[in-house]
Amino acid sequence: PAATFIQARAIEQANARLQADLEQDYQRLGELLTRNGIEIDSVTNAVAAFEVAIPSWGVGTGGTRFARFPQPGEPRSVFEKLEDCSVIQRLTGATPRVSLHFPWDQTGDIAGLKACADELKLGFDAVNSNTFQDRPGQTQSYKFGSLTHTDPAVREQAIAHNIECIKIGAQLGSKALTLWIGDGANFPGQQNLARAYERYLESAAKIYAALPSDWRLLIEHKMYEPAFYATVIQDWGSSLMAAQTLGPKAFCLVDLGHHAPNVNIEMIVSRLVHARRLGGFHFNDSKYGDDDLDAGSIDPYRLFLIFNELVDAQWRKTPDLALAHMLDQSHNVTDPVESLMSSAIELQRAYAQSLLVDRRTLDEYQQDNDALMASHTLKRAFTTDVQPILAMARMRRGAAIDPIGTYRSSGYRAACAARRPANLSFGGGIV
Ligand code: PSV
Ligand code: MN
Ligand code: MN
Repeated sequence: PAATFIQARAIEQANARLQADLEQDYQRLGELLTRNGIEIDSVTNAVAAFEVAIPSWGVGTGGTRFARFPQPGEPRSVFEKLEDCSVIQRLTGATPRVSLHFPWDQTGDIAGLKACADELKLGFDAVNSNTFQDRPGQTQSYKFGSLTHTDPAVREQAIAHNIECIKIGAQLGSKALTLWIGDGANFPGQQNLARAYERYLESAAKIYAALPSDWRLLIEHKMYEPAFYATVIQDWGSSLMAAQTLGPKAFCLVDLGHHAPNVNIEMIVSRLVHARRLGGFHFNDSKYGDDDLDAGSIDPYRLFLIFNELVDAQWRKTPDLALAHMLDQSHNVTDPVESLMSSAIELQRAYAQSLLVDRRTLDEYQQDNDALMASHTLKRAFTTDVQPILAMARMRRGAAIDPIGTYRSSGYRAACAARRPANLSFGGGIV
């Protein structure tokens, strides 16, 4: 079983071959940073403490509405998804929790799922509900919406599903429900925009009332798709108003792919921090829309600028900044395990670079309105090669110096192909 597939010894052996070079590179970078007044180990420790949740749906090959090209050895059940997640965690040390999605991860054996996760040393992050698809046997259809549907029977069904997700999550140790709905309209006039939002607030309040006291509701907005004219929770304004209306346990979740092209996401992050309502992220990257590409693969500077806001908020000692970091990606042309490992590392990279920003100097340049030098101060941190910090953080946690290389030489994928015959109907990853 996967629990013993990638042995600590295999990681140690792979690391042994790379360790001497890493120590040298780390020392050299340490000297460079010391000259700038930064103690390298403090950055490495912060990076080592960084965690991002793996989406259960991310370990299957994604697809588009045109086609899906499954790869060998895909997981066929939530249990097998956990196996893949544990491999990602063993090799990166950055992904100790899994974010489930129901009904994609439906199982009659929640206790068994918890035991499996315990054995694999994994925990559970936010639970994601799904009222954007109909499932076989359900009485009401979500074709014209779920929590905002005109028919109260549909709304009740969608509310009940979310409450069911909370119950399952509570058994598994989750502490948050992520609420994303596709509700909206394709035609002007199709939906009363004001009433639809009111119905959302009414339905969401019933879900909110079912949250255990130590849970959060993470409201995820998205500009469009599947609704192409108007989406009920289309932007951070709608999300923030909903969170403020619902109560102190409601927060806004920012999925990087859910905005208009060229929108300044780091500014949205800053505003939500100000409102004390930033709850977490779905990290990914995009070029045109909700592309769900690997984090940092298209615009790493934007990812850095988002982390820069988070580090700045820490630096300003913003209270109660507890964020649920998750990846939300669809892997169409890569091995999902490799993409997820590399994405988790890209987040750590952006975080490490942000920690290198000389904030006192930046503040002075901002006070003096020295635009050029302020921008150079950010760029200087962004262009520092922090690779040795990331690798050292992994090594010190018992993870792999080179996760992808170690994964490839382990033969894990080929072994999965042998024991997991193809499942062409894999659910998840195409939304
Ligand atoms: C919607 O596009 C979304 O980002 C939500 O988080 C869904 O739950 C997820 O994708 C499913 O892939
Ligand atoms: Mn998302
Ligand atoms: Mn999305």
